[in-house]
Amino acid sequence: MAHLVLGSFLVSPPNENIVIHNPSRPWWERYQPISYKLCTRSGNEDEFRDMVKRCNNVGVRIYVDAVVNHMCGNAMGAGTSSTCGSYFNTGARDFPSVPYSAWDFNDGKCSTGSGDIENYNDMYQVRNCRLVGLLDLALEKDYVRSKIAEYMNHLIDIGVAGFRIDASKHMWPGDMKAFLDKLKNLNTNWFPGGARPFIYQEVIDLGGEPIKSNEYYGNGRVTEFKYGAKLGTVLRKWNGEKLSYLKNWGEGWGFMPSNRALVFVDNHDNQRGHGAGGASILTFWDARLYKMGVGFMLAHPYGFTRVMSSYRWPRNFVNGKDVNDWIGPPNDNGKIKPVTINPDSTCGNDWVCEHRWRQIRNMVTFRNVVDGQPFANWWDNENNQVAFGRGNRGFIVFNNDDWELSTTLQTGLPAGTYCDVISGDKIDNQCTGIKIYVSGDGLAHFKISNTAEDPFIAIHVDAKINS
Ligand code: AAO
Repeated sequence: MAHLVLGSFLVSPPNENIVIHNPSRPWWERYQPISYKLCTRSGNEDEFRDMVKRCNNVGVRIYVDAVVNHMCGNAMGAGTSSTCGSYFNTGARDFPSVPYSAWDFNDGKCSTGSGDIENYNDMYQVRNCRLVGLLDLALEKDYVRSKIAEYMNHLIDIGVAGFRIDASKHMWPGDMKAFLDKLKNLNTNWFPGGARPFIYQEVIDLGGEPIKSNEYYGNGRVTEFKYGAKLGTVLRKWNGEKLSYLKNWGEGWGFMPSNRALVFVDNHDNQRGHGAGGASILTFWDARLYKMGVGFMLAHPYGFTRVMSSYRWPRNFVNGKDVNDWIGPPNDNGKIKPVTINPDSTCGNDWVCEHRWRQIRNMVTFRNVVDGQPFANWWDNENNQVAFGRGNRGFIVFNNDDWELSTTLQTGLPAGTYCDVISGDKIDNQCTGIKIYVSGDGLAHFKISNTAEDPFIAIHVDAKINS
């Protein structure tokens, strides 16, 4: 596993969704299911199978974004404007391609006037009413649970390794357990016998609402939304925050236990103002700080990490809000453009491919190399210069102050010459970027200009030069 650059990736919802023309094909139409057929703008079932097979054969796992809390918006009407042409009728609550009918929705259980969630401080509304008008499935029904499990088991048969479960906050944890208990073990073509799907639940708990992340621990991991919101605040130096305060990052900051947490700097919602996290969230648009944030996350032992990979869209801020927050992936008349790879290994066609940026790609390797090693050798200047290591396998130094960092630090690493994997790579036993010399006592001198392209340095034992 340590040789893999990426261990796995999460794909957009692969099941049939509504087609929206106004606005034109927004990214978020994929969160409005019409059926559980594998048929979207990303491809059909044969193409999905082919992708999963080819990835599994080279050790790359695929997780699926499972949208099972709801179907499409309640006011979408009737017709066949869906990615596979399946008929639906929202007025009649009719989705014959599943099939779901009026019995299978929560309308009778919701007590708000609109039928939608109006108050997040009422946990019954949050679970029984419609999230932004989306038709809310009645998950206490065994029939509904079985349909969801059938969809997910179909994906498991194809070879997926697990699921992000969308809008988990809007489902009762016990109802989720009921369909999760129906899931099969992973496909033994690629996974050991008895292996269970990896599950992580999208629950936005920033504190201050009655629904808490810990209600979901029994079902799998849970998204820790405080992580990206706080890390962005610290790197932006808002509210008097400093990097030195990250010394007790993790549970010490009021986050959930590390072995429950799924962490990320940004996601597909909050990189464009949807969901939660607010203005502090760092994204590829703030590339310099973003690379530091992702670098910090990947070096730090807290949580199960997820890296975002995006596309560019024409942002247009009107009164502080991006009115283009709906724009879908790069496309030609609706057909998604391929992810082309440039000679320098970045992506073309407006795909950002953060996961291919040298600094991020190399920090994924760093994380694999230091896996299981303890947090060690913390140093800070009581301001925005900090450093820490992971046992005797890796060490990272950040300068987010407005002045140069120049200091000798205990790295915990064996003596030798190391390539900084942020400014370059180790290629043919040579460094294309900065070199760091660790002496026999583990000490090394670091110098980072505050105006450096990337004001951080990371070294690890696989980036050591053999002499
Ligand atoms: C679209 C249209 C809607 C239309 C609807 C139906 O935009 O106008 O009514 O269709 O026709 C995505 C898009 C939606 C889109 C939807 C369906 O984001 O715009 O609606 O597809 O096409 C809540 C949920 C969370 C959800 C998030 C967006 O809890 O589950 O909203 N995320 C997932 C997906 C997301 C997807 C869906 C769910 C639906 O990742 O892509 O929606 O499948 C509070 C609550 C949060 C709540 C937010 C946002 O957060 O705590 O639970 O998230 O509000 O409403 C501070 C607070 C923080 C608060 C935040 C925002 O930060 O501390 O707690 O402010 O107020």
